[in-house]
Amino acid sequence: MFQKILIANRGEIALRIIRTCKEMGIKTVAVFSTADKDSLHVKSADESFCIGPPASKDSYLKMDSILMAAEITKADAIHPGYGFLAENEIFARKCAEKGIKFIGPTPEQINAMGDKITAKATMIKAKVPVIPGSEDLITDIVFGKKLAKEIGYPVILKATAGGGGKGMRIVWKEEEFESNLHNAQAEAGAAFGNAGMYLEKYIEEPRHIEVQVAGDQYGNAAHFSERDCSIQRRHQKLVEESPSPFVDDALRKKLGDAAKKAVKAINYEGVGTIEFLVDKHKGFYFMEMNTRIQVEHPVTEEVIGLDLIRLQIELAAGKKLEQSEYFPQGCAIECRINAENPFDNFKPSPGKILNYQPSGGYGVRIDSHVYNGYMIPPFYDSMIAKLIVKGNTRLEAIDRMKRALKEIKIDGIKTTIPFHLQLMDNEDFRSGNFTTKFLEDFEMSEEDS
Ligand code: MV4
Repeated sequence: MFQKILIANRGEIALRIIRTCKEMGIKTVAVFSTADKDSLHVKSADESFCIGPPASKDSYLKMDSILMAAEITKADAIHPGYGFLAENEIFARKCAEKGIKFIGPTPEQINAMGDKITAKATMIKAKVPVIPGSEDLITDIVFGKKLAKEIGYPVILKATAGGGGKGMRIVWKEEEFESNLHNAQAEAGAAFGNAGMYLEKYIEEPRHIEVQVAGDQYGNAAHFSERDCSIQRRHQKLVEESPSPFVDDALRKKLGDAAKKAVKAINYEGVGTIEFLVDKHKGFYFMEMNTRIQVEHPVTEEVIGLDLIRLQIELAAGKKLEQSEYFPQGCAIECRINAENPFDNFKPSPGKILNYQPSGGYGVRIDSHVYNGYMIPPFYDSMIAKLIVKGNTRLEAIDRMKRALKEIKIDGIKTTIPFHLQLMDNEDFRSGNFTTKFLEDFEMSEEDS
């Protein structure tokens, strides 16, 4: 087992990882930018190391500073958390070159899933269902239009270097194909330095359902049930839950089998997520794989009764997986509490947190790095806490969530709490009747004063 882990991240996930390391008797090193010098991840780690000024590119993304911190503190492993360097193939390789274990997949596995056309081709070979579309890059307009006609409009153009919604264009009719392709190529080129685009049938009003998976160093794979992440706004997830109210036992089995096939196809090592689009007929299609721990991992932890950060660390140290050890029980929901104003288009609302009182009690968990008097820096994302509840049934979990949302007190900033409270009372949400389109049509009722 590792003696000392450097956490190459900040905020709640850095604290989350440090907590598990403490339980495992592993020493921790925090890295921080000058904007985070008073952060809880810095205070709770055994050692800390300043890696630069506030901007991410000068601190949390600076590979050489982080690697130097690991060498100086003699850390034998690095946990990247999510975001920042978590899916950076070059960073994973640099860690290996220095003899420091990157807690996650190999550089080759990151690369196999990072390029979306390659990932899709790998899934086709592994007999995992994919969305009908082009098997190669679209370089020729005439060929692209011919293929789009065969697939049938609407189609969607996606960047092979993209993911999470960046560099996508829906094309409703042939007249719009050429201009959309040019615009999407330009956008992808600027955003990723790779203008490569591919084509798919556009699935209207799908659900976003993802399966938590893991693979060990011996070729074994396991899945840990699904999460429904359909409640998103502009590709930002706001609520995640497990199990999905749309998934029945037959579909759950199919999703789990497909997800395990995907893991085995690339001999994946570590924890990861297979994202599926599920259509109204319960047809499901591989969309992409996230080769990192995700924000919403606690939802799975609560239904499986499993510390996924511990599992990541154990897998990196050579643990063998056994599917039969894991089965879901009950319902868990997570609400992301962001420093944003839901009455003003979710506009960021950084500032100082005053009169903070977290909720607690039976079935309630808060993963957060904030405290009373904490100043939210404007340089990073706006998530300040994850409120996770567990119940025996979905409605029990929803009502517990309402109670816990009302119990939290946060002054000084605007948060997404009023949004979540209105959502928990929405009849379509309560009955499980929602798709990824749900929030486009959701209207907040007036702010009470
Ligand atoms: C799609 C799609 C419909 N059809 N692909 C958005 C994020 C990126 N991972 C892929 N996305 C989509 N791909 C086909 N062929 C609809 C979306 C999509 C979406 C997916 C999941 C969650 C929210 C979404 C919101 C808009 C569009």
